[in-house]
Parts: sequence; C-alpha cells; structure tokens
Amino acid sequence: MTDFFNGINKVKYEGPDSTNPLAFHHYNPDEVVMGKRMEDHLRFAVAYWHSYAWEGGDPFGGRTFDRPWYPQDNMANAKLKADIAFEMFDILDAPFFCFHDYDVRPEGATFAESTKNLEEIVDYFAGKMESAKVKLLWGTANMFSERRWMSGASTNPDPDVFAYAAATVKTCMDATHKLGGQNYVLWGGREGYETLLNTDMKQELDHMGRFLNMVVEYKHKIGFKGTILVEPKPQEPSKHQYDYDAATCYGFLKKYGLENEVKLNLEQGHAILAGHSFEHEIATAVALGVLGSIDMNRNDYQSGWDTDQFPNNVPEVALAYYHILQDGGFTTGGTNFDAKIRRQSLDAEDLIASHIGGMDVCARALKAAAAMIEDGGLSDALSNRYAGWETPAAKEMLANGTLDSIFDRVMSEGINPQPKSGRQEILENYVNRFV
Ligand code: XLS
Ligand code: NI
Ligand code: NI
Repeated sequence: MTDFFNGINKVKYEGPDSTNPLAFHHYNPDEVVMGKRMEDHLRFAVAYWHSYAWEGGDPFGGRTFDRPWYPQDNMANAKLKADIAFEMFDILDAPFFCFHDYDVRPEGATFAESTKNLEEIVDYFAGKMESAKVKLLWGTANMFSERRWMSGASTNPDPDVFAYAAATVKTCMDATHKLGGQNYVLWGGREGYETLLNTDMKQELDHMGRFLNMVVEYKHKIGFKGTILVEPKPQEPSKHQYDYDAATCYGFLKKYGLENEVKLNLEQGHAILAGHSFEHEIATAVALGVLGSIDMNRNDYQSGWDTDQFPNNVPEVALAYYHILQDGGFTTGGTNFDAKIRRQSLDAEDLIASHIGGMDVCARALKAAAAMIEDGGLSDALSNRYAGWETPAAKEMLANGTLDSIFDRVMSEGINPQPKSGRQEILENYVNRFV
C-alpha cells in the first residue's frame, strides 16, 4: 500500500440521506434494476489518462498537480502510478479501467524501447489483476501527443508514419488482448486536417479505411473476442476530424465494408461539439445497429472545446441511458468516465469525490430511465403516434407501393391527411416526473 490515499476508506453505498461526502448516495452496485444488478448495467470504468497521466496543464499554463509518480518518464514511476491507480480502483470498487499505451509507460527513445516499456507494464498490470476485481474495459493507442503524429496517424501523408501507427496499434491490441480487454478503441485524434489546401481527402480516407480493415484482420488473427470501437469527434485537436459524428462514422464503415465488424464508442462532450445532444448520437447508433460503448463526461456549454468534466445533469444522462436500455443495454461496452477533475482540484480526495459524483449521477439516471421503460409512457406515445402504419393499407404501400399505385389510391380514396399534435410538452412533463 502507498500512502497516497491515506485516510480514505473503501467507498460504500450509504443511501440518499447520508451526509458523508465520500459515500455513494445512489450507486448501489447490488441493487437490481430491470432484472440486472446496477453494476452490471452501468459497467463503470476509470480512465487512466485523466486521473493519473494528465498533470493539470491547460493551453495557458503547465502542471498544477503534484503527484508522487512524477516525472512520468521512467519505469519506476510508471509502476508507482500503477500501484496508486489500482488502489483507487479498489477504493471505488470500480469494475473496469481504460488506458492508452502513452498513459501507462514512459515513451522510449525508439519504437522498440517504447514497446518493451509497454510489455513490462502490461505484465505488471496482469500480476495485479490476478487478485484485483478490476477488469479492462478497453485499451487504445495514443497517436496524437508525440510530434510524429502532427499530421495524423493512418491518414498521414508520410507512409513511415502509417507504418509506425500500424505497429503501435498491433502492440496495443496485443496488450489489450493479454489483459482480457473487452473492447479495443480507435479515436482518430489527428485523423483529419488543418486545411484542405494541403490535404488529399480521398486518399486519406482510403488509407484510414485500409488501416481499420487491418485492425479487424488482426483481431481475428489473434482471436481477440472483444469489440473494435471507433470514437467519433468532430474537431479538436484537428480543425476537422473525419470521424465527425455517429452518422459520418457509419457512412465510413459502410464504404469500407466494416459495418458488421466495428461499433461506436460515443462521448457526451463530442456529441455537444458536433452540435448534437448525447441522446441524438446514441439514438443514431442504435438506429444503425452500431452502439458499442460510451465515454461519459460533460462539456461546458459555453466553451467550444472538450472540457471533459464529470457528468452532473441527471435529466440529460437519463435520456442517454433510456436509449441504451431500449437497445438492450451494454454487451461488451460500458460507461467509461472520460472525465477529469478541474486543475484546481489538487487533492487525492478530489479524484475519489469526482468519480463518486459521476457514478451517483449515472445511477440516478439509470433508475429514472428504467422507471420510464417500466411505466411504458414514452413507448406507448410512440406506438400511438405511428399507429397508422399498422393498418394493412399502410403496410401494403410500404412493401409493394409505387408512385403510380399510390397516386391512384390517393385519387380514388380522396386521401386528405389531418395533422395531429406532436404533444412535445406533454412528453417533456412526463419525463420530468421521473428525473
Ligand atoms: C479525446 C478522446 C479520447 C479517447 C481515447 O477527446 O475522448 O480520450 O476517448 O483516445
Ligand atoms: Ni473519449
Ligand atoms: Ni474526448
């Protein structure tokens, strides 16, 4: 045991009336919601990058945190960081974590050295995971921080960078596989452009499509049973990113023949950056059959960048889980807190409290979503609104109609549609009863 979390005990569920700030007030892992334990519904993950690798810097200033595992450029500190991370997983009773290669190992002077560092830390994780509860929700490669990635990874104009990216993803998929990861994520950090003046978009998209096919081929080759996930984001760090949003990603997967192999990891803040709501992105993925997992956070609505704050808006999160539950819930996916404490939140206690808050908000949201589903008010309203499509004439029109035959029917039957209320306010008031 390190002394980093001295004085902080394992977090327990104490119920909504408890005044203990380091207890769960709503997240009760064993509580059964719609026939399933809350922990098994929500599948929470702690994100290594925000809680341990990020040092509190912003575009205007450097690190604000002071952690015993700094500087992060040597293996001894990487292991200390892992010790403390696993202590935190235990304190939170977190079922999952997620990481990039770059978060967990020091960058080497060469590719071979970086790989050796990664393998050593993966063995270290594997040793810890033998006795720990925590499992790996997903692994990924950071192909955006180092200078070599400045013009993209698989979309880089330089084939040597494409090669470096392919080799990097191989090592990260191997690491994920070895640790029993349930998914592998690709977020295209710099897969996009700064200006079209220097960019051959068609060539870059073709390269990205070929790259993702290689990922899928490798998954099958090594027998990785997890899901390959692409994470949409419209911009930042690039001015424009190819994986703009769920619908754009689906078009990309379709074009490159991957729509049955790859699903999406949707992030609340990225949905907001794309000008959507989170439930819009989730509903789109559900409609297209590609919902995989979520990155739970929240974006500040005033600033135009990815602020990665912990969620605190139950009504918004409830609608997100409503669509997830309607889709049957997560299979390999889960709720990853791709969220960080503010740079003024310096203490170990802040790291714990932020996750408690996020977990409690999601728990309340899940319960509200489940209550709406069990009550059936929204699905009844939908059935009523689309009831006309259940009539034989409507079904026949959809199955066999042509513009000619439909024209004839409109003329002969004198069809004259009568508008009906969309009842939006009544439905909003309904939701308000549950959140
Ligand atoms: C950045 C992304 C990133 C991915 C993993 O905005 O959210 O954190 O989730 O590379
Ligand atoms: Ni993310
Ligand atoms: Ni993000």
